[in-house]
Amino acid sequence: MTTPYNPSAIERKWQKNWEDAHAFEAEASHDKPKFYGLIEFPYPSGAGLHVGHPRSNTALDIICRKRRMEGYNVLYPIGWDAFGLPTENYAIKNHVHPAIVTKQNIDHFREQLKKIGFSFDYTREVNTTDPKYYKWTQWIFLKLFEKGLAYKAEMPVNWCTSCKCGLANEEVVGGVCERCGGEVIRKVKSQWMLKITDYAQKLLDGLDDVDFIEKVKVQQRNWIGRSEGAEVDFGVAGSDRKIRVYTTRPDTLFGATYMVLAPEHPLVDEMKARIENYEEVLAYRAQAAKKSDFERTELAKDKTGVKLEGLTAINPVTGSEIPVFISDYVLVTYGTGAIMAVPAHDTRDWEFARKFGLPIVEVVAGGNVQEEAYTDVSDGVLVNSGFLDGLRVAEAKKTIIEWLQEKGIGTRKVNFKLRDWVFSRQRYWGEPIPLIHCDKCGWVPVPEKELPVLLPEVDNYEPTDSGESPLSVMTDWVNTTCPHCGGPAKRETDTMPQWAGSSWYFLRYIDPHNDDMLAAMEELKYWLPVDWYNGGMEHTTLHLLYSRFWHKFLYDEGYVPTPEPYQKRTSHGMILGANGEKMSKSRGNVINPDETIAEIGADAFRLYEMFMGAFDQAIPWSTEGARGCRRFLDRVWRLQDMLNEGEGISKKLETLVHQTIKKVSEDYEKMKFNTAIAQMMTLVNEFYAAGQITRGDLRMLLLLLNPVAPHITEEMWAQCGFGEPIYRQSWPKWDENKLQEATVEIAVQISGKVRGRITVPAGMTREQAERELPEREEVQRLIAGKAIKKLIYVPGRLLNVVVG
Ligand code: ANZ
Ligand code: ZN
Repeated sequence: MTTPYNPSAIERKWQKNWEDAHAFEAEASHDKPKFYGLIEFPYPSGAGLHVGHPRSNTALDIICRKRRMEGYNVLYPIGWDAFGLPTENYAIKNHVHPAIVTKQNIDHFREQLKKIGFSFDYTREVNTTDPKYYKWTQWIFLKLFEKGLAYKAEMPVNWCTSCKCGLANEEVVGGVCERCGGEVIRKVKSQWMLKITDYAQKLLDGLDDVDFIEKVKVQQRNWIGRSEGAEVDFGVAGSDRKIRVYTTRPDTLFGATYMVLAPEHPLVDEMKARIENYEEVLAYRAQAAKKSDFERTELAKDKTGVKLEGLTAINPVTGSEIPVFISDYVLVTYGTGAIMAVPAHDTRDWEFARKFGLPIVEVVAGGNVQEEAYTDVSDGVLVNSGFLDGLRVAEAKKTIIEWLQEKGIGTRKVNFKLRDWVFSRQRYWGEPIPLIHCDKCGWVPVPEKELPVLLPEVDNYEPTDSGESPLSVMTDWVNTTCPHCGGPAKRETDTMPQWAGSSWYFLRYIDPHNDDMLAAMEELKYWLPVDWYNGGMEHTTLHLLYSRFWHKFLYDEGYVPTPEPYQKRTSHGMILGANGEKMSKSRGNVINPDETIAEIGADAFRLYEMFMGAFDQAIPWSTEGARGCRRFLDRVWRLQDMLNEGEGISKKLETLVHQTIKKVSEDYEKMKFNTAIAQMMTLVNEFYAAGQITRGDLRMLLLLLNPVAPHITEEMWAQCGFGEPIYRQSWPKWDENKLQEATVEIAVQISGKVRGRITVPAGMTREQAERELPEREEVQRLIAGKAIKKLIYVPGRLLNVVVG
């Protein structure tokens, strides 16, 4: 009898062994084909690893371990996305420097990850808060600045009242701060912006060439939000002023019965003298300023607005005078900030028109526009529309755009929902923006040789109430000289958002210790693109889009060799608490991985994370399920007691073994880890049913199971004396010819008379036949409900059922 399975001793032993042997470090040579597997690098929070991290990490660990066995040079790196608010807030509260907190958290995370046995290359760790790293984050920013893709603007920003910090649109979820859940209001601030909008079309087109799961592509496309339409000028009655609108439905121009401007639209101030109810207009504008875009567009079921008294516009096709309103459902930041309202065919306009008693004129036939807006564009035919009458919507669009262009009052126009990226944060714990402001020279970049601009030591990290960065009160640091003219100048005190460091970390892994450039081209050419990137759906419109943008920019500038950073992107489902709710401290349903590992071992923990359910689905944690995985490994361990001397695969198990090689190999690639594991469980059951197995049978199981449960399999491998460790073995291949069991046709007799024939496996034993054959439908039919008195099975020949 072997000794009982003792995971903690085995796991410690193999983790040390791997480390000493540098088992998982990427090879410097470029001779082999490469595989670059990537997981989102963790934010080293004080809470330590949660059970969600290992789900993504184990999945790609399985793929990377398999790739090494397939002969690839594998890069599977890890690092730390360590700037950001939670650490800073903790540092403020506990009066420690965020750098110290960060280091402690990273050390804790690393130790936790090592205990789970991930095959990361720890020699390539990156840390976004390391000056050697953020030097290059600052360098990329300066390149963007040089190209005019970073600019400063007075922007109404999303302001989190609790973080006291501006947020990107992407960071406002459901109207509240994505991080802290705090109230988000709008505030006008001078901010550094990145012109991601210049890359909107490229970011969209690039999606055609990559292998991202469909829902990720859909979300990116929606976020970029390309729309095609026209800009049209409406005249203001009694003035030369025009109001330009953006519309996706120029075909409905004859149905435009009023106009709506965003409350912030400049025309309101220009026409101040003519607006009779200016006070009322200002009051409404002040109200709207307090709301986020989300509240204005998504939440506002009830339309509000104010008519600009004394002002009318002229519909350019009908020539009729129409009223002009301001309303917060029109955003100043989209299109031209003004719309032509077509209540008959736009739901928002319809609701507004109903509320304000405005005319609803049908111009596309097919619905009942007094009941609701008719928004169908595929079948409708134009009516009440002069020269457009009788045309279908698509033709009408073409015709009217040509007409507008001829008359010089409109043009075709493509718009994107994507907004420029608000890139400044008024916090301490981030990369300083490497710019200096000189009254004479304007914004001047810090010279490249002076990078990195280090974060200065401050006594107080608290955000200031004025909304300025804590760096702004450090006069010694702020006051400097202009690199251009040598005169007195001031440093930018805003820092970069957390998304900066994570926008290019996958590049740094490729050449992490390079002091001369962000990574050498030769290395980038070999390793890029990332072959497989797995991460959370929550990063689809943030990190994934931002990093693709930076990468495309670096590609255009010649610093990276591929137009896209990631060839393949997959996403894992969240692990929920046992009660099916999101895991959170406040709900008290958080599972601590350390405790689970102490109880069942890292291999069982990994196995459970992969077995608990379909990889892309959200699954509640089950402690019983986790223990079940441990029991499976106990059974695997005890297979050592069932070994006979045979080195080949048992004849009897041959088909199942080959089926298992195929299924496990293919399911791993499809991230169907749960069904791969179920297949191995079946195999182990059959091993037990067989009573004994060959060394060859066990050998095969260990190879297949190794990527999921690397420690136990290496240990058993070593104890069996199978030679070089598994991580240096080749991935097994299945034999197509051995996937099907050989079968024979046999006669079925009922009480001695031949009544039919059935097909059975050639090697079927008496016991198997007696157990399985009476259940067969064909046999049941022949028995016709009679009681079976006796079964006689002659292997390969016949089955005789004696009935009473
Ligand atoms: C007239 C019209 C008639 C419209 C109709 C739609 C349907 P997407 O697809 O999102 O680009 N719009 C334009 N600018 C806007 C702004 N700043 N705030 C709010 N709404 C705005 O949609 C563009 C459509 O949204 C435009 O086409 C405009 O309404 C509205 F039957 O113009 B439409
Ligand atoms: Zn100067």
